[in-house]
Amino acid sequence: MLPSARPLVTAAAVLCFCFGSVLLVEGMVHNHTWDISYQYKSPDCFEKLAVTVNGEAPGPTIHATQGDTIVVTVNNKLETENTAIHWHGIRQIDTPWADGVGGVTQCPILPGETFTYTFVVDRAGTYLYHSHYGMQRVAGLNGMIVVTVPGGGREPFTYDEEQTVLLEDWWHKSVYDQATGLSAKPLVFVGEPDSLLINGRGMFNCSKLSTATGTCNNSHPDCALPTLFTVMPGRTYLLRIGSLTSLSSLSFEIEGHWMTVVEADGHYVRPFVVRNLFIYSGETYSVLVKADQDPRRNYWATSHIVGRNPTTPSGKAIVSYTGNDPWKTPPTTPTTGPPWNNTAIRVEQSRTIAAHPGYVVPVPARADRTLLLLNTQNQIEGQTKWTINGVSLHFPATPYLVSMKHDLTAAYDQRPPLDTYDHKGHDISAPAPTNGTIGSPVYRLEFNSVVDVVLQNSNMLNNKSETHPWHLHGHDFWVLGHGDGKFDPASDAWKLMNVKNPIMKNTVPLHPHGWTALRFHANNPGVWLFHCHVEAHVFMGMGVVFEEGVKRVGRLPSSIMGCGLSKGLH
Ligand SMILES: *[C@@H]1O[C@H](CO)[C@@H](O)[C@H](O)[C@H]1NC(C)=O
Ligand SMILES: *[C@@H]1O[C@H](CO)[C@@H](O)[C@H](O)[C@H]1NC(C)=O
Ligand SMILES: *[C@@H]1O[C@H](CO)[C@@H](O)[C@H](O)[C@H]1NC(C)=O
Ligand SMILES: *[C@@H]1O[C@H](CO)[C@@H](O)[C@H](O)[C@H]1NC(C)=O
Ligand SMILES: *[C@@H]1O[C@H](CO)[C@@H](O)[C@H](O)[C@H]1NC(C)=O
Ligand SMILES: *[C@@H]1O[C@H](CO)[C@@H](O)[C@H](O)[C@H]1NC(C)=O
Ligand SMILES: [Cu+2]
Repeated sequence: MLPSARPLVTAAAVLCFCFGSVLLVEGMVHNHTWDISYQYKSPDCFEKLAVTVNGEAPGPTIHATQGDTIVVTVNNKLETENTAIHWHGIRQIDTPWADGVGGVTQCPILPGETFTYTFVVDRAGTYLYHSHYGMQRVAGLNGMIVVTVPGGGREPFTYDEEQTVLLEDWWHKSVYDQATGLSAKPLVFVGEPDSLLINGRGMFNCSKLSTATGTCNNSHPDCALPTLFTVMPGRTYLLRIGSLTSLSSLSFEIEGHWMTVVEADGHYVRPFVVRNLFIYSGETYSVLVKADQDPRRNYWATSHIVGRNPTTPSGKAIVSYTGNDPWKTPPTTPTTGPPWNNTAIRVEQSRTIAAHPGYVVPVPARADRTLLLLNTQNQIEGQTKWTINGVSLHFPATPYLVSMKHDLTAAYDQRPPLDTYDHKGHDISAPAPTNGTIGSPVYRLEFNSVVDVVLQNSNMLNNKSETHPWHLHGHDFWVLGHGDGKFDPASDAWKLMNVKNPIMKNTVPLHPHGWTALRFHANNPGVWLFHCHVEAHVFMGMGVVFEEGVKRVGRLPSSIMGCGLSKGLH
């Protein structure tokens, strides 16, 4: 494994002549150079190819202070595969071309090419980054971004030390195998993950494989020892927890220790105490944990699958009090976590999350437009697809940001998608009728308007309902509420919405058989993807595209162009 290159940090004010406009950059500039390449890795002892950052999967944690500028020069050394990297939770104000979504905000980075992302981290908090090209994230290009409060600033809580905890699920099947199955007629689903990883480590039991299946070695240095968190008795730790699972909803817990939730997706939470934290792909939470248990032994930190009947063993790490043999296996059997099918306790936790007093961002009293988005699975021309109000999203060859800014109307569907569906006529407890279309339409939002989105879950073609963590690029939204069953816009469900102290987030779960309502301010010029963060689902079309104020976006860098109809503009 290559050591991660230390970023070069440039201090103080820098004048940046960015694409014609002059920006005064006030914070530090963190200069990273990342080689993206395939390497053989054994994160759970089974050897397979992983997409790495400077030889590592997951990639290094980016550290910065609020107001700093991050510069990441990406060298695509994948040889036979494109890439693009998304900075998850960073709103990219004034830099919509740096959002890193292949097909939406840029042409993918070709093998051998270099692309530089430059953006400001404008709010303290815990964020993520990951590949946003096809299903490439499944192959391991994942990592965290930690933004600390600027000098003199205070957080509404105290702690002695902090640690990052990145949760993933992991398959032995390659990303190509998975994508091919999802496109097949009939569908071959990706199946349950082989392992759950904590900070890039898991432990698959190699004896379960026949030797012909591949190389698996439970003594491999990548996996032989679990991730270790060392704590000192009496100290309080801030754990910055992020989930970049491809499929799984998780429950995370530390045996015998309470966790106080204090931050979610970069916003301070009215503190609440849990024994286990439910976390969905694309979410981050910071929790305070006090090392207040018997210091003479070690404890398990575990992740468990919820929401799907798990066949995957729990992810396990060790929490060791200083002075103990750090690798000594805890004397207890790791817990199995809460029942996977108890949706009610997960909805309950979602409803508990509110903004910290003193940090409530006031919600606009009403929305200018309401989108009622039905999530269904449909059979389209023999393929199983996810559709939103009947349309399965397919990214066009020309990135939306370029085609919309430059009026390349042939590049995407001009027909506007539906703001609502037939909510009276649709039975959400039955598989959807088999119509629906594949397309690339755009919701054009009036600049500066307030938009409500109600996500409506329904049964899949197998007549079950699943959890979908929805992630909005370019914004945080207020989470107004979660409800059970079918949302009726004419009902008094609106009265039950939290408009007093809702949390702002960038990712929120849509629970089985239910609905989730959120509100956002369309005030960030650009084109933004809004999608389910389950990698297989977005690959099958589970997303929509929002445009707002695209004509206000400054001159686009030519580095995002060169594909599809943007060839001539390059
Ligand atoms: C950042 O790194 C790139 C690539 O190594 C280099 O060309 C550039 O000069 C560096 N910029 C600063 C401000 O250090
Ligand atoms: C690994 O799997 C083998 C075969 O199924 C089983 O006998 C063994 O107990 C397992 N080992 C562990 C540590 O679970
Ligand atoms: C398994 O890995 C260990 C540690 O790297 C090595 O010593 C051993 O030879 C490997 N076993 C096999 C069968 O390759
Ligand atoms: C979860 O599944 C178990 C076993 O099938 C069942 O007994 C239980 O009632 C289910 N719980 C819920 C909340 O559906
Ligand atoms: C699907 O079919 C139903 C019933 O024929 C029709 O009402 C609905 O508009 C169709 N939806 C789409 C997206 O074509
Ligand atoms: C589908 O599941 C629902 C419960 O969610 C049940 O009421 C209904 O009978 C099922 N329909 C079919 C066709 O199996
Ligand atoms: Cu989904």
